[in-house]
Amino acid sequence: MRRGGCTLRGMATVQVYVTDYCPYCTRAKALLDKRGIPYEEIDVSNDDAKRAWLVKATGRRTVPQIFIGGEPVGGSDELHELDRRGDLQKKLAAAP
Ligand SMILES: N[C@@H](CCC(=O)N[C@@H](CS)C(=O)NCC(=O)O)C(=O)O
Repeated sequence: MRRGGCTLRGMATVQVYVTDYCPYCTRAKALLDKRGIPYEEIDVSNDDAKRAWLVKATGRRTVPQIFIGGEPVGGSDELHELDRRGDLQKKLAAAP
């Protein structure tokens, strides 16, 4: 069960891992804002351990990395592609 885009455990449905000065991060967040999708932003600019975890969890070295319901869905391009296909809302609805 979700309230205001958050699960009852308090974890946001969408997490966006970002760094400073990251145009793709800005682009991804702009899309989420445009769609009115709440998200938790996690800045890994100065956190090597979290950055290493992110690479391991996603298999990718770029930011942003976006998780929906705890599942990595890729970066800004993938998020836009999900939206273009109409699958973004479906993923959100299906997210635990
Ligand atoms: N196709 C990726 C591109 C992401 C990207 O190039 N991000 C830059 C920062 S804006 C980055 O992580 N650069 C570091 C690198 O390529 O190692 C996306 O849409 O998220």
